[in-house]
Amino acid sequence: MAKPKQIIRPEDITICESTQQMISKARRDGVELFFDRAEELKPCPIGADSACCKHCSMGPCRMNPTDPYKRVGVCGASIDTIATRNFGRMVAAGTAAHTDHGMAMLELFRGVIEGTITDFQIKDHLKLGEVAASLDIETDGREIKEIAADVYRELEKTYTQVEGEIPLVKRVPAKTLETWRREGIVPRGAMREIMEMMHRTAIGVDQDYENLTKQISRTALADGWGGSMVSTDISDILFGTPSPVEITVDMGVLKEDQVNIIVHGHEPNLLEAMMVSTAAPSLQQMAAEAGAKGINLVGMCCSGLEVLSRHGIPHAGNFSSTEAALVTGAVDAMTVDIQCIKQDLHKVAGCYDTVFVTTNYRAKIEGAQHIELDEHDPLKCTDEIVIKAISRFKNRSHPIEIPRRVGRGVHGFSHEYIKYMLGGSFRGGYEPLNDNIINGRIRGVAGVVGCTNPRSKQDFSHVELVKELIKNDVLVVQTGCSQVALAKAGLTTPGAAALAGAGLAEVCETVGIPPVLGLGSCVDNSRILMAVAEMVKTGGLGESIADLPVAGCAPEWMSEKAIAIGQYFVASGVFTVFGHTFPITRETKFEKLLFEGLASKGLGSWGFADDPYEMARLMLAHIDKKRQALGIDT
Ligand code: XCC
Ligand code: SF4
Repeated sequence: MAKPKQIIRPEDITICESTQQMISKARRDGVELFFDRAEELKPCPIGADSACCKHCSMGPCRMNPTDPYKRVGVCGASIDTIATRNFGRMVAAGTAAHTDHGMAMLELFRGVIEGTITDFQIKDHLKLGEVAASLDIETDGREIKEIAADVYRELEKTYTQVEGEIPLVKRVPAKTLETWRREGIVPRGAMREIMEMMHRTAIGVDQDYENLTKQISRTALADGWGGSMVSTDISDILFGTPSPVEITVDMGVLKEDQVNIIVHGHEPNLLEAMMVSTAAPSLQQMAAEAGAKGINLVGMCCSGLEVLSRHGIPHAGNFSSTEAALVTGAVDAMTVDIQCIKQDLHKVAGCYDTVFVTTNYRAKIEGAQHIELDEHDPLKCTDEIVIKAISRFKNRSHPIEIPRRVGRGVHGFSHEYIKYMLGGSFRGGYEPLNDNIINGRIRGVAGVVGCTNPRSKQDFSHVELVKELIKNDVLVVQTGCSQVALAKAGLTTPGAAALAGAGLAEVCETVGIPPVLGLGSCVDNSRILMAVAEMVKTGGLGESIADLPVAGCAPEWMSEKAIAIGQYFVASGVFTVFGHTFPITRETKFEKLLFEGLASKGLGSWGFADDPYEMARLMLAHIDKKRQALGIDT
């Protein structure tokens, strides 16, 4: 492998000390990481501003981002058309990712109901009942399987329905839904919305940025209140709704004297099956005979967060640390399924003889070994991987260097749990959330979520932003790679209340929660939607989500999925800030629409900032503005 050329100091690349240590080791080992390529491969400035179009072979057409209205494309497309279409396709792709993931969960659920899949069960009957009730499905005196079959049939409409409204809009606060209906952005079905988005962004179709933006919102809402929410609900039904659990994160969770298996990706079924395999006495025995003290199952990225939230399985790190974990030399096997899997993981794994396996038919990597997970016989796949990992353990031939750091925290805060913890309802019980917002102990609620990105110092903006927010009495809820950054920094422990403002600290101490609540993986952003919907329904904080003193942020985002998430939060009424880059041309009508225009229609709005203190300032200003409008400006 080519030696990395530049010598940027690891501490300028990431604040994660384990990753720093592994960057240094990779350099000594002559192993190239994605950080090195990010340095070498500068982003195209025109592409970064979304000022180019390659939707047909009359182009590609490049605009001038510093003088955006100077030129139009060969077909006459304006900068607003071009940037809006590009944005729309990002939303379509992100929505497709989450909804296809949700579809896979739904298929698994169907197999369980029909009895063709027997290794997974309906575990959380309570959640099934709640989901059924929210869909107006009768539960009294009915068999679990009957209720489940009805839930399945209803949720399938999220995807396949061609007219009407997706079923889960039943959970949207009335006034928010009214706004969507007025704007014509209630999703019909995810497949239809994604298809229409792709159609309307093709050459010569929709060339009115405002009209396009409506379809962008409708598509994104089919993700948030559709595919992602289905994924969360079904995963909870099958694997259990999370409740607070003590967790460990960071590379120190790898064990030199054990067989280390990392599961990285997004669908929880593989990890659930892997939990069964690694606990099997026969495989434990095999590991012991190979000289191992045990089999150490560890997650990464969102797969890891699903099982961290549900079962407290240790987590080795977020997106920017996946290669670095391999550099320890301690990983005996890494399995990957879908999403956020860098193609070079295969290569880096090869440098350390780590067994690297793709497991999903829809995500193979050229040259990588593929052992498919078949839900009808999941242990066949996971047993085989464990056996391969044990064999790699036995034949370890690389020096091992495991960073010592282990972060601790309490995670697994489903919205159901938050509701329960704060008094059985968001208001009217014991010190509930809404009351504490109204009396000013809690200034507002912020979702800090999303990826890490080698274009910005790993974890830095996540951690600094969250510190600013809690210091200012804003309760933080988290999903995705962001919460791993905060867990590593120790901010997800109840003790972190010491870093919060006096009001928030008092609430955290009374209830016994951290000021930063980890809610799960990225599809679990739907839990945040449910929480804000609950806040509206509880009363006292306005009539629509747009009235709430809440804000969202993805400070180090990188994936198209993040744009889809951002757009569904904005369309739901939340002010949402993205950090470091924003994929549009500034000083355009489309920018004005996203940053100001949507809010005037009763939706939320986008914000952008380059550093975490500015992100915090924007979010606090918005929260204060909403408090003022509600007359609770204390
Ligand atoms: Fe991927 Fe979900 Fe982003 Fe992390 S936060 S880099 S999308 S793993 Ni989802
Ligand atoms: Fe150029 Fe128009 Fe074709 Fe885009 S669609 S590449 S702007 S000619």
